[in-house]
Amino acid sequence: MTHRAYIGVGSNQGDKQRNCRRAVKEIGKFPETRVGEVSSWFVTEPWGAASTEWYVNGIAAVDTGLEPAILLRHCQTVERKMGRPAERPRWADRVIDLDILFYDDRVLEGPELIIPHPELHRRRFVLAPLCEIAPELKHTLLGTSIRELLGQVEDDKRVRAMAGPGARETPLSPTVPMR
Ligand code: A4P
Ligand code: MG
Repeated sequence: MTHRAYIGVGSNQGDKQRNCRRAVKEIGKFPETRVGEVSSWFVTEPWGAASTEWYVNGIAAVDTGLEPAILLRHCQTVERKMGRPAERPRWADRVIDLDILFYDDRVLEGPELIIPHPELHRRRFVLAPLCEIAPELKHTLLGTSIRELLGQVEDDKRVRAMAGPGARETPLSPTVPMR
């Protein structure tokens, strides 16, 4: 049985875009897993007060036979392999960060894994790339599409696609008509 997951990819240390690309390549090597659409890479202003170092962020859609906890473990192995220490302060600068945003319409609230990712609907750096590859995807708990969430989000942090059709700074006010 194949499941559709969306994985948020982010880096704010070293060659950030290269780190993100490498992580997607590593995800493609997970057992029973195929990488589908990948968003543009976005340059994004740091969200939260922890750092002033800008990020590169993007999203990969994956089709996988792995259960969520196993998928997470594989993601964490990639984080470690790419040089992210196992112990570090929350929101510390990172070579790579992989977050499972959605997994089918599964809702999980365990100590290790919360799906949908609890902050995603508040983060322009997640919604902008996700809207490129899955605009009509409905947030499992909110029932609102990604396109609508992006139109409504109050996050004023700047995000800019690095290449492709979305390669412009997204205005701070909603650009997408609300339905
Ligand atoms: N965990 C729970 N649910 C999940 C999930 N859905 N996916 C647990 C992945 N992990 C999940 O995460 C800490 C623990 O969360 C893990 O052990 C896992 O069991 P982490 O990635 O190890 O630590 P973290 O990233 O420092 O903390 P956290 O809370 O995950 O932070 P976020 O949400 O990742 O935010 N600004 C910009 N522009 N771009 C960014 O990418 N990222 C952050 C970090 C802050 N500001 C940012 C960005
Ligand atoms: Mg994380």
